[in-house]
Formats: sequence, structure tokens, C-alpha cells
Amino acid sequence: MPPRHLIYEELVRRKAAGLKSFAVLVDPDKTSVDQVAALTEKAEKSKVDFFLVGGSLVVSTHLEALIEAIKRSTNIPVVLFPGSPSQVTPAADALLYLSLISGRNPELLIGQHVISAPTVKKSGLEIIPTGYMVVDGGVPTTVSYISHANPLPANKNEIAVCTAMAGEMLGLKLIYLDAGSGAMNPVPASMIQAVSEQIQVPLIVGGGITTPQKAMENCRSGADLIVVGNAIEKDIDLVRSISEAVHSVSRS
Ligand code: 1GP
Repeated sequence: MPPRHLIYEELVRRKAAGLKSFAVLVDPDKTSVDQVAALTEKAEKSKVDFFLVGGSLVVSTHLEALIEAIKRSTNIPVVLFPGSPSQVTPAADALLYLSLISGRNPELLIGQHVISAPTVKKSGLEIIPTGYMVVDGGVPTTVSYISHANPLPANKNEIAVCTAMAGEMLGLKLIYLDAGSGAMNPVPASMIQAVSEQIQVPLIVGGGITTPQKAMENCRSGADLIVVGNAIEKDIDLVRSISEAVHSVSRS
């Protein structure tokens, strides 16, 4: 496991080595502290690389307790994937410092970052500036409703490519293509390929991935880190099969 403050370096190293990574998204609204032990045991056995914790709308109040429970039971790094500054807690290892570059809502591009900057800096977390791109997943997702921002049309690869390129040139260290949690249609493979060919930074892909086959296809198309949440909440055995699929691309 990479030491705290080296998670980004680890992602870059893995990308350079042609290795793919797998992250399980834990939504605090759907996972109780009591469920953590079973999940972390499964994740350890399945060689999950990261936990992402957060969501566009977290209404429960046990986010910190949940992260502490994960940290107590595994060394797998915990990366915050916050929908709002209220989800920033030093209990995690790193923070995806998201700027919603596919939208035109100034609050999510920079506004909330300004307001929360002192808290974020004081947290001691590894801060990973991330260009967050929400792609139309065929159904209105929480992220598209909460963000007041139109998702990127799923058939407009050129907009996705230009957005990701601009994000990288602005200095963002990761690009995250997300069809939104529970998306009907995951991010198209052709979009993943087009974007990955034009950027050097690691590419995260998530939203609506429900099968090992899809995870594998996405990795072959150029995704470096696959994120799965919903499907695992419904069937915990997918942790193992999706992890194997992702890591098999690394070996081939
Ligand atoms: C959502 O990319 C994540 O932000 C994961 O989506 O819950 O649909 O797997 P799912």
C-alpha cells in the first residue's frame, strides 16, 4: 500500500507500468459501519487497490465513523470523493479535489473550493486535483441534479477530448469520466479511448459499470482506474470478479 501522500505517485507509477487499478466506491448513505468488516475482508482478498468514499448527496452523518472503521480493518487507502466540502475529513488518506470541468456551474468549478480552502489545507490529506467530467448516462443521476450542470453528451467524443485536454493543461492531475452513480449507460468505450489518447495523466472511469466484462473493456480502451459502487452494493461477489478482470488487463 502506498504511504499517505504518495497515492497519486502510485497511480502514475502504475499507469507507466501499464497496470490497471480498481476502486470500490463506498456510499455512506448505503453502507453502515457494521457492514464495513465484510466489505474490507472481501476487498483485501480480491486485491482492491483503493476505496473511494463519498457521494453527490450524503445525508447520513457517519461518514467519518465509516472511514475510521475502514482504516481500522484494512491498509487499502481511502480516498475521499466528496460531493461537497462538508465531506472533507482528515480520517481519509487523500482527497479527489474535484473541479466539475464538464459543467458551467462556477460554484463547482471554483466557488466551493475557495470557501473550503483553509479547511482542506488544514486536513493534512493528500490533495489530488481532479478534472471531473459527468457524461450523460441515460438517466438523470444525483450528480446531474445536484450539480445544476448539463452532463456531457455521450455521443460527443470531441467535446470530452477537448475538455480533458483543457483540464490537463490547466494542471489537473487526474481526469475522471463519470456517467453518474447508477447510470443506465456507462461511459462509452469510444469516448474513453479518445480521451485517453490525448492526455498523459491517469484516467478514472466510473458510473453504471456492472460487469467484469465492461470493466475489462474500459481498461482496454484506456481507463487506468475503474470505480464501481452500485453494482457491488447489490452483489458483493462482484468485488472479486471485477477486480480480477481489471487486473487481468494489467497482465496481458
Ligand atoms: C459514481 O463512478 C461512480 O460516481 C460509481 O458509479 O455506483 O454506478 O458504480 P456506480
